[in-house]
Formats: sequence, C-alpha cells, structure tokens
Amino acid sequence: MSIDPLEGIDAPEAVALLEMMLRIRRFEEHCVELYSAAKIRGFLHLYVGEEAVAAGIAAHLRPDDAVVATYRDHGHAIAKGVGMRAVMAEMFAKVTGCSRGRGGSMHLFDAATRFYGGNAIVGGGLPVAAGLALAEQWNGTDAVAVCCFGEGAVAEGEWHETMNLASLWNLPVLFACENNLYAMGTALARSEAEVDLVAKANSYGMTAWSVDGMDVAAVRAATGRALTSMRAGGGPVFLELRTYRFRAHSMYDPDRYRDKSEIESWKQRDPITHWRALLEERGILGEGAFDEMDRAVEAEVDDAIAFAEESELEPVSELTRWVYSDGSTAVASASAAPVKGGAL
Ligand SMILES: Cc1ncc(C[n+]2csc(CCOP(=O)(O)OP(=O)(O)O)c2C)c(N)n1
Repeated sequence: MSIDPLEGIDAPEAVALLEMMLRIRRFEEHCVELYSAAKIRGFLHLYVGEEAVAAGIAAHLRPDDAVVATYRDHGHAIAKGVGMRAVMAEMFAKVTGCSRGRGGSMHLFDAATRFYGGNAIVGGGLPVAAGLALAEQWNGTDAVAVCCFGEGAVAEGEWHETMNLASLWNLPVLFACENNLYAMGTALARSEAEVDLVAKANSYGMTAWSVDGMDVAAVRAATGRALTSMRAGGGPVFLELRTYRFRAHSMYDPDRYRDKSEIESWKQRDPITHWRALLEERGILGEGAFDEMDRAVEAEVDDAIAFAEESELEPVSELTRWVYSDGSTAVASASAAPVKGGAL
C-alpha cells in the first residue's frame, strides 16, 4: 500500500514547503553570481539539490528548538528563520550580518532564532548539539536540538563520542545525517569499513532509520515521528537522509570524482521540481502560481542583496572587539587604545 505524500499536510503547508525550498535555491543561485563577482569571498559550499532536508526538518521545529549545522549552512539558517538580509550581509562580511560579518558563509549564527552555527570543522557541531540538548533536559523543557551534518562526519571521533553520550544520557537530540554520497571527493565506502549508517547508529543503542532526502514529505514525516518521540523523553534519534548535492563540494572543487551521468540522474529527482509537479497535479498550485511565488522569492533575494551592498564593513578599530565575551578586556590586552567594550 503506497502512502499519499500529502497525508497530514494541508494546502498552505504544502505551499510553504515549496516556498522554503525555493527560497534556499534562489538565495544560493544568486550567491554563485556574487561569488564570481568577488562580492562574496572565502569558501562557499552550496546546498543546491539538498533543500528538501532543511525544509522538511524545519516544518516540525518550534522557535525554542535549537539547530546546529555545518559549513553547508545557508539552507538551515534560512529554514530556521534567520532573515535573508542578515544571512546575505554575513556572506558579504558586513557588520549587519548575523555574525557581524565575522563568520561568513561557513559561520552563520543567530542566537535569537536558536541557530547555533555554521561550523567549519567536520563533526564540530555534534557535541554542541548534544550540549544544547543536555541543557533542555536539565531545564525540564520539551525543546530539542537538531544537528545536521554530512556522512563524512561519521569517521570523526566526535561523532562516536557524541552518539554514545547522547544515547547514554537519553538526550533530546536529532542526528540528521545528510548522506550526499561524497565527503569532498571521497565516497563513503572508501573511508568506512561499515557503510550502513543506520547499523552504526543502532550500535549505540539509538533509534535510527533511512529516509529519502529528496522527498520533502518523507523528511517532514520522519522528523515529525522522531521529534514526537524525543519531546516525550524517548531519547535521541538518528536519521540518514539520502540526498545529493547537484554542485561541487565548494566553489574550489573541480568535481572530477563523479560521473556527469550520475549528477544528471540525481537532477531528475530535483526536490523542487517534484514537489511543484505534485502540487500542480493536485490543484493546490493553480496556473501561474509557481511563477508568482518565484517572482516574490526573487524580490526577497534582491532585497537581501541590496541590504548587504548598502551595509558597512566593520571598522578596523573594532577588530578585536567581540572576539572574547568581554570586548573591552580583549581590546585592552591587544592595544593601549581605549575602545568601548561590550558583552556578546
Ligand atoms: C575535522 C576536519 N577534517 C577535515 C576537514 C576538511 N573537510 C572539509 S569538508 C570535508 C568533507 C565533509 O563531507 P561530509 O561530512 O559528507 O559533508 P558534505 O560536505 O558532503 O556536506 C572535509 C574532509 C575539516 N573541515 N574538518
């Protein structure tokens, strides 16, 4: 018996899921242009193709839930509710960016929406998420922490340590492993003796299952099931989200380790194209509705770019401020010049 992909999803939510994926896609497409124009510098890792994961997970998140991501973090930040202006300004290294222009693409951060990074270290977000979940457990809330990371992270000691403690302490943390088949240019089977990620998670006594990460409804449903259990004290859950990045690992990657035909076959499963087609077929999206949505999304991205362009770079005199929790102390030790301090 096949399950209707729209089961439990009403029309406004179905449209919202599409819009979220499209916002992430268009945001990043513009980032590519801005990178070529040297408006965005440094590293840039794109999430194109993987949008169903961030959008599907976010559908079940509350404002008081915490999210931790990797350097491929634009989609997660936007899906958690960080404003597109603040994300784009961060890409431009402007002071109005969500990390005051100090983090850039890989280190988006926004305490207000409980988006705790962006992390350049593979596996680095895992213990952070466990710590956030531990805090919720201590405080007796039913909020959860979600950690999104790539399958490359399962080779890290931090992954094993975090999985063990999260399971041992029954922490409300969702391990959302985005298995896009390659860690930079390395396929999982070239670095791991055991490639069954669910079996690996099970070995820590953790509930785990695999999900089609190209299907936003499947991701949403799996997350809903996991979060319902976690909020009721059921402990951590591991999800393997099978997905694919349509673009190279980063803007520096010549992408020579995979066949063009493989990329093309995954593009046939584009999560946005499929979800749009379903909504049109069911009459949820009428004629011209997608184009109208697209125009509105483009306008939002254009507005974010204009905001970033117009924003200021942080003055050099502020360079050592915000580095430590007490800016005045950091500045005082770095230079004799008195500079106004501030707490993070
Ligand atoms: C601890 C550590 N080791 C190595 C690197 C270099 N590095 C950056 S991204 C990456 C691949 C990670 O792949 P994966 O976890 O599958 O995530 P994806 O990029 O596919 O989203 C590596 C090895 C790093 N940033 N941190």
